Amino acid sequence: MLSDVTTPHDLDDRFRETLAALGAPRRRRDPAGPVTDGAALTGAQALDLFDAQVTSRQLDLAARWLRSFGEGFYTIGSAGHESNALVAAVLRPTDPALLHYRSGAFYCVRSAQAAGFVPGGGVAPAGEAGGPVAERAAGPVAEPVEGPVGHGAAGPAIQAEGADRAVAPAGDGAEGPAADGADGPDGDGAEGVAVPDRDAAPATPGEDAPVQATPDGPGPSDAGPVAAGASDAAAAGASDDVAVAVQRPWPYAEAARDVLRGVVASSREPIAGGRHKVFGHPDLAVVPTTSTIASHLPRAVGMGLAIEGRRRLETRRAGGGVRLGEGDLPAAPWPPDSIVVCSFGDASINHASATAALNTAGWYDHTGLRIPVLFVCEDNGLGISVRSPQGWVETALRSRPGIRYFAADGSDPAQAYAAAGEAAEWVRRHRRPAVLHLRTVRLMGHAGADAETAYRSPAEIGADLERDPVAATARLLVEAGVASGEELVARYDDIGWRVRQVAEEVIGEPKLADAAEVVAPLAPRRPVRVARAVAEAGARAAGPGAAARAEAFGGKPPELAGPLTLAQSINAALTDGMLDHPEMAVFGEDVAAKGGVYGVTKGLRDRFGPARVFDTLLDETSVLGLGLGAGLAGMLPVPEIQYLAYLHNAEDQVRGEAATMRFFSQGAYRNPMVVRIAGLAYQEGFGGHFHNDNSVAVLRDVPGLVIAVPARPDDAAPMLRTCLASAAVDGSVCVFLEPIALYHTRDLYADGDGEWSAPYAEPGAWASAHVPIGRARVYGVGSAEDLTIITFGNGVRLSLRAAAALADEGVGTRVVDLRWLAPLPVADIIREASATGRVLVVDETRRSGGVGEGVIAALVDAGYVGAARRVAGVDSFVPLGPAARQVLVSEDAITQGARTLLAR
Ligand SMILES: Cc1ncc(C[n+]2csc(CCOP(=O)(O)OP(=O)(O)O)c2C)c(N)n1
Repeated sequence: MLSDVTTPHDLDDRFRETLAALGAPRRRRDPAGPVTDGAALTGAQALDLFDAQVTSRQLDLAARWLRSFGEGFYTIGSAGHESNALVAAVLRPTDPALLHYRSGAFYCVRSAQAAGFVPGGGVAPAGEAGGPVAERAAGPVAEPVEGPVGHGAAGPAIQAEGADRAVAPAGDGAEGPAADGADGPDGDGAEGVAVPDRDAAPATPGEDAPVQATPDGPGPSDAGPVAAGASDAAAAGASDDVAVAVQRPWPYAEAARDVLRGVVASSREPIAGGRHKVFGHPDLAVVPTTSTIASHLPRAVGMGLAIEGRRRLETRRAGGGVRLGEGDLPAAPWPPDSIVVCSFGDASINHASATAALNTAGWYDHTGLRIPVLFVCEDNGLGISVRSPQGWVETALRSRPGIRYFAADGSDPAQAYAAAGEAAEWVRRHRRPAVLHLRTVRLMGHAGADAETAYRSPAEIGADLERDPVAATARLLVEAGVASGEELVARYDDIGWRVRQVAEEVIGEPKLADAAEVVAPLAPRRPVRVARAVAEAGARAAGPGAAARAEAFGGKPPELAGPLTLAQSINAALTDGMLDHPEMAVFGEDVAAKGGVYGVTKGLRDRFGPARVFDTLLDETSVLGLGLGAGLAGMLPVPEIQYLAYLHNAEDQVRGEAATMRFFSQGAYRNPMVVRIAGLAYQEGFGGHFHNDNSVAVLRDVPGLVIAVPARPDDAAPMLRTCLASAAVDGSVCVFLEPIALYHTRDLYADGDGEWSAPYAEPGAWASAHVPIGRARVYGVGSAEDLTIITFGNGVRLSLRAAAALADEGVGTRVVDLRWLAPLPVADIIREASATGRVLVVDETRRSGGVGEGVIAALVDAGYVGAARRVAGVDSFVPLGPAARQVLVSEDAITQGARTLLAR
């Protein structure tokens, strides 16, 4: 019944019927030959890829089965998209891949390939081309699977318990939350099913495994593969102890286990360790992607640019063309002739991140720079319930400048294999971007909770079933004389049984047990190693690197240049960073030729060349994406966002992509990055809100993110060195927020006093001048006994001036410069607050959501019992001209706040 086609049970029944109806081939042919005349795909390859597709299908069914009794937590499946197995088959297992969430079949093939299994060719010996790329063992050769057949016996270890514990949360998709599946809860629409007895020993084949039950008692349900597989055997009149499986290797066993561990949130899952259900594995060059559709595409472009950039760099260096600061690079994670593959759905091509990525790849191609990225758009015609307009996807993808278009039909495996092969080969040979428009269908709805009959007609759903890619491969195999329908059903059942066995095994695996375990991989910090790295950089700069350093600074190192401004200090520290980190690159809008809109990056391109210091196109999402990809490729990217206000339209690349990578990969992948952002207010005579944006709320709650705000030149350089070292050592994602208004400030109290400029530390002093992450700086004014002002950025200068005025009134103040907004220097805050018992928080960001809230909360949490007040920016955007003063913190407001506090 078409009204039921969204259920696993119905899909399973239909598939089985379709295969059975294929009958026997007219004549048997050699599987080593092409599947059709002239096809690149052989029968043996098609058979192995069929197994991968079936494994993926069975994983979908198993995921819904697990969900039906509350042991599975993710039901977005790959059903209908299994033609992506063909894409994996034309790639190398070392080609980095960022995958769509419907990539079960791709992942199976990639996993087997990495273990040395060549579809159609068996297992390649280790070390040979096509041999294993990792320790990952080839899938175990399966034991013969024997056991009782029929619903009652072959079912999974699901105990039909009493009604008191038998009902899992029911949801028919109509009453439950309208989950999009990616983010929300997803029931499978089952009417209520039995929960397993977790204490019961798992049934082993041959034992009397309890059967899945509906609340009405044991019997068939939407349950999935094993029950269904068994039903077929039963229908065939099989009796007890009849072997239901073919004895043969199953190269997709490891992949199946990985996926199912993800589904049950097992802490043994190989990439996210139970933190999310993602496709990823460091040994398979599969980089995890998030649920935010298309957000991985800017990163993919960055990876492509970095791979090609490294390749060119190494070619040039091999020819003797070494530039200043170009030492040995860390080992590249991927071979130099790799291509990057990234896949996504058809609705996702409309997303700003996707258009950004496709545009950026095309833009670079237009400039002559090579970006070897294969974009794969898996087009099932739907984004949850919204249809892609007829012809839109092809029109949109064909019309991308600089992106070569290839088309493949997933329901025609021979054609799809050939087209995918052509596309991958084209990208590899030309090192240029291409898109493969892979037509797919979507079976079983968007996710488990999605009742697609609410928005799709039975005819439409039925048409998709006709184009089932796995059935299409089966048809091809029978037509090619490689297998009969019956044999393929047997393979399907055999794999279903094995998948279900694995599912049962992973149910009992441990979950993440406490908060410490959850956050362990998020952003580990090793401050001693970071300090050592800074000291070593200093030693190198003073010793073996001295000549290069002298050359870079034109014979006049910055420590001999007299007092520097904030901008000059950052420029010098960037130069020193580029000298010490050959893998470092500085890029952004206007950073190279112009040297930045405030001159902070002036001269860097002349010193280090356009390969390492370059202007990007005007798109912050892409600027950050380039950084994310470069970091993953072993570089140390230092992208610049021209103004804080413009971070906001690209913020997800920091929050959703950069900051989550370690978390969702348990540190297997990291994106070391120091994002320089010019920001905060008080620019005299320039701006309005967008050039004086004073909100950092969007950054402060990003877990693991480091936020540095240097106020003074003599802090800026050491803090930048710390960020670079922390990114290199710990893979930290750092935001280095530079107060624009202080860039060129020289004076503090009076014109010409030069108190806001400072000398640059010579390399021998870098170790002693080191500023660890999360350590504040304290200035004592007068007795420093009466009042503690806690502040940062422009607030430091304002507060020091206010403190001087207060000192004239006999008030002794200590001014604490936080320097780090994340992690906050909590120990310093508490110590300095307790020293006076009167705290004034001077916060140039806004009263609501501003930094001051965090400082006050830290004091409360620590049990601080003294007095506290806050002076903060007004909850407003910053207006143009003198009106800005109406909403920003002033010196007057600080002294007033202090007096009020002291009067208590
Ligand atoms: C940026 C973003 N917006 C919304 C969602 C919610 N969502 C999850 S999947 C999806 C539809 C994606 O459709 P498509 O790209 O065609 O992929 P398909 O699921 O059809 O394979 C939506 C809207 C999301 N995950 N990310």
